[in-house]
Amino acid sequence: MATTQTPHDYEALSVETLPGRLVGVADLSTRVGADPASWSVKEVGDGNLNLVFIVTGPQGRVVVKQALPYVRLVGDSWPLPLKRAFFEYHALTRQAARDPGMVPDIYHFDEAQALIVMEYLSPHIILRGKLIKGERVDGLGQALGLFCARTAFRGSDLAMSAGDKKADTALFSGNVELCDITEQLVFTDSYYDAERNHHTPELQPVVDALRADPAVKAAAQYMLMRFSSGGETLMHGDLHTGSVMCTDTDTKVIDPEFAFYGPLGFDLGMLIANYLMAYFSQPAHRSDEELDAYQDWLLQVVHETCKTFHAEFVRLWAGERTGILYPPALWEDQGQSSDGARDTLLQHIWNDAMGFCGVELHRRTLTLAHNADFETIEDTGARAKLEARSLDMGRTILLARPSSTEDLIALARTTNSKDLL
Ligand code: SR1
Ligand code: MG
Repeated sequence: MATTQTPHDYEALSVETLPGRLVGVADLSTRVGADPASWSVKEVGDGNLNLVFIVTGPQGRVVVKQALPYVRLVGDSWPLPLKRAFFEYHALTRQAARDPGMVPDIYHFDEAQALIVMEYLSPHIILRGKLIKGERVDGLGQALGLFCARTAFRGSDLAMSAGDKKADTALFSGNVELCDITEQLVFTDSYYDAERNHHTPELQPVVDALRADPAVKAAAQYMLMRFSSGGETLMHGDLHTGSVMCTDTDTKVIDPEFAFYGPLGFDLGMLIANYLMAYFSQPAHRSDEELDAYQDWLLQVVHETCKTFHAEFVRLWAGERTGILYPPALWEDQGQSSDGARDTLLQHIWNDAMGFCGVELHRRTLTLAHNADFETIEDTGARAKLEARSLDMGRTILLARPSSTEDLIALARTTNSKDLL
C-alpha cells in the first residue's frame, strides 16, 4: 500500500479537544450553540477508516467527521492520506446536486484538518444494523435505485459537458490510495491467501475450491480492469449497507470517500451484493416464523432497486442526454428511435453490475473487511454454511451473468436452499 505524508498542522481531534478547537467555526457554533462549555461530544465512528463525532449543544446537533492518517481498522502500520476527506467533500456536493436530498447537508469543510461538519441525520441508523434486526424501510429500493441511476447518468458523458467531465475526472484521479484498497481488497485478495485475509475456519473447503478455479480469477480480474479503466461516471465507490442510513421511511447515502470515475454499474452491483449478504445471513438472525417473509422482503428490495434504476435511466435518457455520448442528433433529430442503443447500453451496465456483485460477495467473507451480517453470527459452523452460499452465488454470477433481475432473484432463492458444507 502507498505511504503518505501528513501535513504539519493536522491534528486528530478527540472528545476533549474538539470544543476548544472548533469553537471558532461559525457554521458549527451557530447550529449547536455559541458556548463550547455547553457542548457534549461523543465519538461514534464504527467504520474502518475515520473518526466520527456527534456534537450536541443547546441549539442542535451536528456530525464532525475527520480522516485519520492511517486505516483505523488496522492502525498506523497502514498509512492512508488525509486527502480522502477532500474527495468525500467534493463527491457529496456533486451527489447533492444530482440527487437532491439524498446525502447529508455539508456545513463546513477544513481541508488541512481533513474534517467535514455535516448534518446529523436523526433518527436514522445504519441500514446494515436495521437489516440484521429484521426491520423494514419503506421506499428503500426506490430511493437507492434512483440514487444509483441519477448519480451514474448525471455524472457521465451522457449528461455532462466534455470539459466538465474531463476536469472532474482529473480532480478525482488523485484518489489513488482509496482505489488501491478497492483494487486489492475487492478484486484481488479473495483469490489467494493475501496477508490481511481471514475467514471462518469451517469454510476452508469452499475457499480452497474457489481459489483453485482459474476461470473465477480471470473473471474477477476482468472486473478489476473495468473498474480501473472504465472512467464512465463519478461512482460513490463504496455503496454498501453501511454507507446508507435510514429511518423506517427515509433513506440517505453517506461516506463517499472512495469516489472515483469508474463504471456506470459499479455502485448498483456493490449495493445488490450487500442486500444479498443480508439475505443469506438471515437464517441466523430470524426466528422460523419470521424468516421467509423477511427474506422475501429483501428480495423485493433487490427487485425494486433494479427496476427503479432501469426506469430512471430510461427517463433521464429521454430528457437529459446533453453530453457527447449518444446525442439526440444521431437518432431523435433524424426521426429515429434510440431505444435499441439505450437498451444495449443498459444490458452492458447490468452485466458489469453483476460482475461487481460477484466479487463483493466474495471479498466480504474472505479478505480484510468483513461485514456484520455474517460476523455477528457467533456459531462459526452455522456462519460458514451461510457464507458458503454467498461465495457460491458470487462464483456462479462471475462465471455466467444472470440476464435479468428475475434471473438474479431466482438464483438467490436456489442458492439459499443449497447445503454446501
Ligand atoms: C481498509 S478499508 C476496508 C473497507 O472499508 C471501507 O468501507 C471499504 O469498503 C473498504 O474496502
Ligand atoms: Mg465508509
